Amino acid sequence: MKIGIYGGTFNPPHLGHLAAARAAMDALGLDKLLLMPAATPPHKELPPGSPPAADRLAMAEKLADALLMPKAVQVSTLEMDRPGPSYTADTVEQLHEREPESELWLLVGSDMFLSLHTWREPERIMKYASVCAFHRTQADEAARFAAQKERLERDYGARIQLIPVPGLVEISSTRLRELLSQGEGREYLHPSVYGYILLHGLYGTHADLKHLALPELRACSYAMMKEKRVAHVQGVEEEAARLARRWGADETLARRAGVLHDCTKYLELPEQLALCRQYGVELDALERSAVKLLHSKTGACIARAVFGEPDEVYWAIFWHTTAKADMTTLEKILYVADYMEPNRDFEGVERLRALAYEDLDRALLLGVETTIQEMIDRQLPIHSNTLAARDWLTAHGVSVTL
Ligand code: DGI
Ligand code: FE
Ligand code: FE
Repeated sequence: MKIGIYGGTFNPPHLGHLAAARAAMDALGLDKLLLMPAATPPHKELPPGSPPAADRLAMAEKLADALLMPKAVQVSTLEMDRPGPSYTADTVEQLHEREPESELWLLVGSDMFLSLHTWREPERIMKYASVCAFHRTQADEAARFAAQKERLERDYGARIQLIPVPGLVEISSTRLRELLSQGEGREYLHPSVYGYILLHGLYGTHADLKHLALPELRACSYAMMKEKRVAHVQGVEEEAARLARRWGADETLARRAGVLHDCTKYLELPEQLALCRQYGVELDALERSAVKLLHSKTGACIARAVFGEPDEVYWAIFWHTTAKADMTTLEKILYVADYMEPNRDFEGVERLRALAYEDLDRALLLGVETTIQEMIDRQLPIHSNTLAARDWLTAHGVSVTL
């Protein structure tokens, strides 16, 4: 097994790290990549204003998740858990002892690579690990890299592979932290990492969560979910915006509802119940036991309480899972957009997509009927609001056949 080790302070992890990690996975054909946030680097203290280890760890987790290879890419706390200063030589030896059959690859950026001979016990590092160095595609760096490669091979018998990373993001962490404290720097960060920084007010960001512009709102929402759900949420936002234009609803509110609609999807039942209690949402017996029915309610509460969204957005999110009798246009739009956004794929989705732009009520009813049929097929209890939505629509002359 080929294992990559990508260490660093990840203070914060940025798009340069992401590009490098992706390039190493591909170029080396790694089976596994360990992102390894350093406890405190041996050669320097973390700069003032750096977040605690727990936050750097959480951001590294976001970066790992961003690669969308959950089995292969993991965050390792090996160095963070080790008391005192952490040395790479110890790390690679420890990993080697754990898995003697595996081939270890230490991934390093330019500065690290060019100073590798000055690290503690370079011979021990290169005894246990091969070295993969990322370089930008400019010529001057290529020459210095080649010289360093030769030197390390000669002095330590190192195995070295240089990989060019096209479009490697040129940003120092120092500069990025400075930008963040001035309310800038978004373009250097993966959205979910940026959102984590905003939500926790790291690096002096002080964002006013109740008045976020759309890019910041998206970042915060994505930070609350797994990367694999982000495409769906983006799809819902765009579809809701299109439907709002078609049906004369407020496009901005439709977008914001789309962005936030599944923001609590990853909370477990106890957390969902605690939020409902905190915000005074009354639940029936089915809701108390079916976690899938709660994220719409808790998502609405977070949208209002944390992000300052207005009632229209609150209610659109609140009803997006079951629907209900007598819905507003925005509520219908979010429900239908959630059902047929471009990433959805089920039998009949094309018909629903077409109908959504011809007759919103019939599209809504088709969605509700599809859910009812699915609940019957899966022998799950149908929520009373789902039934109420159907009954209200049919009582008002709306009809579809499945
Ligand atoms: O959050 P999404 O996956 O994007 O979609 P959603 O909010 O519509 O949630 C879908 C889930 O909700 C799906 O697993 C089924 C569940 N659900 C929707 N209506 C009902 C329901 N579950 C029960 N038991 N009864 C319902 O009426
Ligand atoms: Fe949902
Ligand atoms: Fe959804």
